[in-house]
Amino acid sequence: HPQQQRSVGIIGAPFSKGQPRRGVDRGPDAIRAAGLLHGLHEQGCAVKDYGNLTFEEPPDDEPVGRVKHVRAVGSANQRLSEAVQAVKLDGRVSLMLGGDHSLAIGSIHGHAAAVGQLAVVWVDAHADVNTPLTTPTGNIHGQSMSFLLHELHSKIPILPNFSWVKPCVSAKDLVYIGLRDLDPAEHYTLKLLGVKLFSMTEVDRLGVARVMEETCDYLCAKAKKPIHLSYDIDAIDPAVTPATGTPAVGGLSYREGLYIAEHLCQTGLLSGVDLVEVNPLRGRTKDDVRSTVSTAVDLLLACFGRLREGNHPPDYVLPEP
Ligand code: EXY
Ligand code: MN
Ligand code: MN
Ligand code: MN
Repeated sequence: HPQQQRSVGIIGAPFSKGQPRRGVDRGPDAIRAAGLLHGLHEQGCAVKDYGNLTFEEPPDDEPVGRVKHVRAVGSANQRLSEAVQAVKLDGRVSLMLGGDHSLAIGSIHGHAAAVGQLAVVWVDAHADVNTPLTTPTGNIHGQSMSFLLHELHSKIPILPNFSWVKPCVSAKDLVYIGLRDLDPAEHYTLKLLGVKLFSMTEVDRLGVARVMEETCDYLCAKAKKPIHLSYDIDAIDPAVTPATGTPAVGGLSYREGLYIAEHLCQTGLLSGVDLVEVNPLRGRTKDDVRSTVSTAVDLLLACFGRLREGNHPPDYVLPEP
């Protein structure tokens, strides 16, 4: 579907309490200011911006065990889940601009609540699959997938403001791309559940084109489920996208990152997208921030139809002299 009209619903989620660094809540506005909406319009997308969500600050949000800001993260994600459901009921591809990666909990939950079973492609340096009992840091952005996987349900303790979260993703419907910084418990979990993953080692061995072919063959083997792409900007090498909270050396190149987005777009199955962890207060220079934010915009334009070979409107006709 190379030139199909794509309908996009943008939700800004300026939320940072899934991790300790300030600034990641400025991601949505920075990405808009870099021209996301203009770019989407120009390539023929029908765009509706639902604006930024606002979040409550629950009082006495003390750690539960090791886990920090549990109540704030729980209620923010409940709100986000409802917003994503509304976008999907409007018939649009949902695009959630983070904010930190704990927001994938609400984004994926809401997407699945609206459309049913999903295939999830998680592009990240990290697996974000610590449970509240294995987390070495207490940061929920490193735990998001553990709340969503059916197979981990029995490992998740009861937490305040999390009772609405129901697991909605099967291990066989999840693919990771770009991994290079996992905790031992996360690595154990992925092997135990047999989760399909393409770490940077596989990207090096196979090349990104084969990684994407195998990703889509694997996810579409039985049925063509709607795809949820959760794109953490730290998947890209910090030489390109340094303005992020947990940079990890040895990441995807700009071109590999774009190829992933282009390929998923061409499946025609992209139904929900997250772009998270852009932090305009990180990075050493203005150019660090510019490069990070403009890469985020380029990845998103590719998700919604932009091709490096060029594009043209479906009704284009050459002018006659
Ligand atoms: N695995 C570490 C943790 O659980 O705290 C680091 C997680 C970083 C998560 C980043 C956003 O993807
Ligand atoms: Mn223009
Ligand atoms: Mn992440
Ligand atoms: Mn990450």
